[in-house]
Amino acid sequence: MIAGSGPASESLAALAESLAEQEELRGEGFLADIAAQCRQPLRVMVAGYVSSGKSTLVNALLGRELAGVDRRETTAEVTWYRHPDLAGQPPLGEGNRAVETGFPLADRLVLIDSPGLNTDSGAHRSTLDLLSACHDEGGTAAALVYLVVGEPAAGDVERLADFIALGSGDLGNVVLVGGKAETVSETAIKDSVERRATIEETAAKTERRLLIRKACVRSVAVSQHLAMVARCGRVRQEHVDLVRVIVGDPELRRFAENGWAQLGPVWSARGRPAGALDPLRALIPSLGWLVSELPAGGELDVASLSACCERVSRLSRLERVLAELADDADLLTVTAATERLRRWADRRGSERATTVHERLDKLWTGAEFKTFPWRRAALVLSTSLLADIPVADRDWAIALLRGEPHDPPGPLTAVIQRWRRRTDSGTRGVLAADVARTVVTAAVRQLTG
Ligand SMILES: Nc1nc2c(ncn2[C@@H]2O[C@H](COP(=O)(O)OP(=O)(O)OP(=O)(O)O)[C@@H](O)[C@H]2O)c(=O)[nH]1
Ligand SMILES: [Mg+2]
Repeated sequence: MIAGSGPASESLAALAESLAEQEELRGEGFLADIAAQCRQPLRVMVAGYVSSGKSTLVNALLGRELAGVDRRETTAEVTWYRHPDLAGQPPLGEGNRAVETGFPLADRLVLIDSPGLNTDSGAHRSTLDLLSACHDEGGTAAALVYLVVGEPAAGDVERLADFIALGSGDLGNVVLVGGKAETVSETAIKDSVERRATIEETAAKTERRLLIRKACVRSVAVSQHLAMVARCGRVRQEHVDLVRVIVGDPELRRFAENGWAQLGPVWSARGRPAGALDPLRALIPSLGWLVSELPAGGELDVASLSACCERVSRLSRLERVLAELADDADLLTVTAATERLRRWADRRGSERATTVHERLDKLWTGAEFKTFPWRRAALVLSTSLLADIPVADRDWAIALLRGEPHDPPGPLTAVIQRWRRRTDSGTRGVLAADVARTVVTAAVRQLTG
């Protein structure tokens, strides 16, 4: 059986069940879902605009092509991919469906694909319900993977703000994914080092823009299509043969590094039929990035071409971030589910709301909630909020807040002094100052034993 989110979530599940025993609330599907959420792995929703590549990313994470992908608008229902042991859970609301399947992170995450936020079909309402917990049947995600291609739009920031409000402020549980990364400036950037730096920079720039708008996120640039190619076994011998021809001819290779448009004429000038490239073009929409990353020399085969797609895709970096969030599943799940329960109670009149709020307030004073302020600060420290802090100071603070032994980067009193200088909210904002204060408190406690 799959493990639940943790002891605090278990307490909340028990509270939801005890509420459901009251005469007037018996059989409430909403309360059953709160309890189920608390006993499931972390619910992670993938959201973004139509065709931003959400389902492709989901397939890559699943390692199977279960989600429909198309150039045209495709996903019409919020789709929950979850471990087969979670079959038989309370029914999901309208506009939602569940697919039970094993995947590498299935024992740590429930992965939720969603209709694009800017669709005209109305299907995005189910996505919005999940993002803002504003509907009894909507469910709630406890972490969000938000896909953008290029710069985020003004609407993106608002959606993120809705979701962040669910955690009563920043929790560090939003991952901004700069998707279709291999398409970034393909023809403009020739050198692979420069290409890589530019993609990182694009994602970081997006992250900083969001931070200015008060959304504190962490960002990862990913080529989800190449990840899907690698993980779903799409590479065939015919692709390998074509790549071999290209990289074996210095001139073809040079033009291929600048993308399909430049390769085509040189290919034809060699007397080769243009259509011969079609299978490879279908497999790898942006050729340049991949070719420039192929190892020079060495035998190329299906396994090594797939491995190259996997490396270039950077999906493993996103998975590392998701696994880190899953380490904090207890905090993230119980925070999202508590806020959802509060909103639900508010919709049921002031008398019920008062009782539910009181019970929740009492629950949150329990021993199983004690480490949360520190874990929360550690999560926020993993985002861009305090990006100017030297990495050694930050890594040490994160380990300290998580209760993991880690040598301080220098004498402890000097490190504390550096953090103390950051507790002034004037320069970097209230949240950054709060986090710095939490670090100082934890460090002083360590110093004084
Ligand atoms: N070049 C490139 N194209 C991609 C990538 N990921 C997805 N695509 C293409 O983008 C189009 C849309 O992909 P989907 O995964 O269906 O996008 P979606 O966000 O799920 O779309 P909806 O479900 O309609 O909202 C398809 O043609 C994909 O092949 C990528 O990493 N690189
Ligand atoms: Mg889709």
